[in-house]
Amino acid sequence: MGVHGSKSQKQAQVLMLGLDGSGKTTLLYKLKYNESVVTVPTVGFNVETLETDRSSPGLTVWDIGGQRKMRPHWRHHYTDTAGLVFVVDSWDQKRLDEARKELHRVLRYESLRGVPLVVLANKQDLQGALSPEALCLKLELRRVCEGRAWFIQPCSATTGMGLEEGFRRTVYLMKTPLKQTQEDIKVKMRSKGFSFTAVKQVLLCNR
Ligand code: G3D
Ligand code: MG
Repeated sequence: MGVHGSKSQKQAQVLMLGLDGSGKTTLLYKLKYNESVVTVPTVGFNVETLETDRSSPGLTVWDIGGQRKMRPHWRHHYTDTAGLVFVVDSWDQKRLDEARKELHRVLRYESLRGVPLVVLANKQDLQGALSPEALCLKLELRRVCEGRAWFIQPCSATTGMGLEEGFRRTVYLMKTPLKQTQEDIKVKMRSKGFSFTAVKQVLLCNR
C-alpha cells in the first residue's frame, strides 16, 4: 500500500467510522502523507484515495464525522461500501460502551450485510490503552460479527504503527471468501509457533 494517490483504474470504497475523537482523520492523513496533522472535529467528511498492490483495487477511504449529530448521516454512505473500518480509542474506556453501541447499530444495517470489518484499536501508544484482545471482548466482536469476515488491528495514528497492516487486512478480507480467511488465520498462528490454547483463544476471539 502506498502513501500517494492511486493510479489504479478500479476503486473500492472503504467507509471509516467511529466516535468523534477516536483518531480517524489523524490516521487517514498519517497513512496518506505520513504527516501528523492538527485536526479539528470533522463536520461532513474527508475522502482520500490509497494505492494498493497491482492485483487489488485502489481504495477510496471516506472518513465520516463521528459526532453524535453526524451519526444519522453515516447510513447515506453505506451503499457501495466494500469494506468497513471502525476506529476505536483504546485508551478512553469511558466511551467504550458508546462505541460498542454505535458499532452494533452500524452492523445491523442490511446494506452492510457481509461487508468485511476491520476494527482499528487506535492510540496504542498511550499507557493504559486496552489490548485488542480486551477490546474484542468489550465490543462483543465475536457475537456481533457472526457470518462476517473481521479482524482487530492494534495501531497508533500518531506513530503510524499498524496503519498499513490494518488497511492491508481490509483489502485481504474484501478479496477473500469468508471460509478461507478463517483457514488462513489458523495456518498463520501455527506457523508462528503459537500453542494450541493460544490458537484456540485467538480463533474464539476472531471467529
Ligand atoms: P476523529 O477524526 O476520529 O474525530 P481526530 O479524531 O483524528 O480528530 O483525533 C482526535 C484527537 O486524538 C486528536 O488530538 C489527535 O491528535 C488524537 N489522536 C489520534 N490518534 C491518536 C493516537 O494514535 N495516539 C494519540 N496519543 N493520540 C491520537 P487533539 O488533542 O487535537 O484533540
Ligand atoms: Mg475527524
